[in-house]
Amino acid sequence: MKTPFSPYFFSILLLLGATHLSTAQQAGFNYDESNVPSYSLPDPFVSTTGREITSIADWTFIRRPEIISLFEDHVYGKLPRDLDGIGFTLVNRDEQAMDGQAILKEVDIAAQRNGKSITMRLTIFIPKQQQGDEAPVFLLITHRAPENIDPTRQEKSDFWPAEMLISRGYAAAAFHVQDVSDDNKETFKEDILTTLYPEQLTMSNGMRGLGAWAWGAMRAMDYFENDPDIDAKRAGVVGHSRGGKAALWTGAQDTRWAITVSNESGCGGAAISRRRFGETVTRINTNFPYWFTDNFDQYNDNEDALPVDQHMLVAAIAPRAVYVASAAEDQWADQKGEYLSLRLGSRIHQAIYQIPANLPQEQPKVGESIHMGPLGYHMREGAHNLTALDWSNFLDFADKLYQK
Ligand code: GTR
Repeated sequence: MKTPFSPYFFSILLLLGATHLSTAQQAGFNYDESNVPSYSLPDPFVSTTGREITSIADWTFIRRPEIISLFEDHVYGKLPRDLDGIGFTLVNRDEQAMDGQAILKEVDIAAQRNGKSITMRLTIFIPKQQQGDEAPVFLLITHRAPENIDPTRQEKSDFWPAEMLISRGYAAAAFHVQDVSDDNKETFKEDILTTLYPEQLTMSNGMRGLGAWAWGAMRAMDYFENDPDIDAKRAGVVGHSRGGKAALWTGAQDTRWAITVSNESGCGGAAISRRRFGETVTRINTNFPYWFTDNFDQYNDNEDALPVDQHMLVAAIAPRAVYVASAAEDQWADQKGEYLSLRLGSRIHQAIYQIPANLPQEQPKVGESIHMGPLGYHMREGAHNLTALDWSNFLDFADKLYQK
C-alpha cells in the first residue's frame, strides 16, 4: 500500500506539482501591481536619430524598419530570407474529410539552400461550402502534442477546433514547430538551423527557436499564395503562449498576414518586459535560452536598457489587425502588460494610419471582449490555454473585419 510518506507518494506529488507549475503562477516572482517598478518605454514615434515620426512614409521607410532590426538584433535574431528554392508536394488529399464538410490537404513544404533541404508538413482543412470561392484561413503554430492537429480527426482538441473553423467558413491550417526547430534546449539546432542556416548559430544576433517558428509560418504563407482554394489576403496567424510569441514576430515582419493573434503570449510576446510582472526576461532566458537570440541575455535584470519593448511589436504590425487574448488566471503572462502593449502599440494604427480605434484605458474585465476594427482583445475566465472560446472570439473578430 502507498502511505503518504512512501517515495512513490512523493514522486506523484512532485509530478502533480510540476504539471501544476508549468501552467500556473510560479513562486518567487512579482504578482503585485504595487511592486511594478517605474519605467519609461521607448517611443515608437521617435527614430533612433531623434526624428519625429508623423507620416505613413516616415513610419514605413524609417521607423518600422528600424524597429524590426532592433527586435532582430536584441530579441529574436535575424530572420534569414534567402532560399534557393521552395516546393510544395500534396502528400494526401481527402475530398470527404469531416463527414464531407471539408477537403483535407496534407502538404510537404520543402525549402532548399546551398544544396540542402528541409521539409515541413502543413495540414489544411478547406470548407466545401466555399467551393469556387477562396476561403480565408487561420494558421496555427503549435508546440503542443501533434495529436492536437490530428489530420485524421480521430483525436479532436479545443486547442485546434478545426471543425468549428470549417463550419464558420474558414480554412484551418496548422504546422508543428518540431518540423523547423524542435522546442528543446538540446535539439533545437537540428532542422533549419543546422541544415539551412548554420551561420546563424555563430551570430550573437542569430535566429533561434522563435525566429525559426516564424520562418516556418512564412513558408506556410508561401504555400497559401499558391493554393487557389485559399485567400492568402485574408490569412491569420495564431499562436498560444510560446507560439503566440512566434505569431507576433511573424506578423510584425511579414506584411502578407491580415491578422496576427497572440493568445496568452506573455513575456517575450505581448507583455511589456519592463513591468517585470510574472515571468521576467532573466527567467525566460534561463529556462528557454534557445528561444531568443544570444544578445537578449544582456537584458537579464536590465530591461530598461532594451532599445524596444513589446508594444513596438504590435506597432510594427500596423495597420494590419492584431488580436491579443489573455486569461484571468494567467498572471504569469501578465495580462495587464499584454493589454498595455496592444493599447500603446496601436497608437500607430490611430495616429499614423488614422484608424479610429481608440482602446479604453481600463483593462477589460473577465468575460469581456473588444473587437474594434483591426484591434481585438479578450480576457477569458480560467487558466493558461487555447480554448474553443478563444477561437470563437477570433472568428467573430475576423467575420467583422472581413465583413463576412
Ligand atoms: C512557460 C513559459 C512561458 C510560456 C509557456 C507556454 O513555461 O515560461 O513563457 O511560453 O511556457 O508556452 O505555454
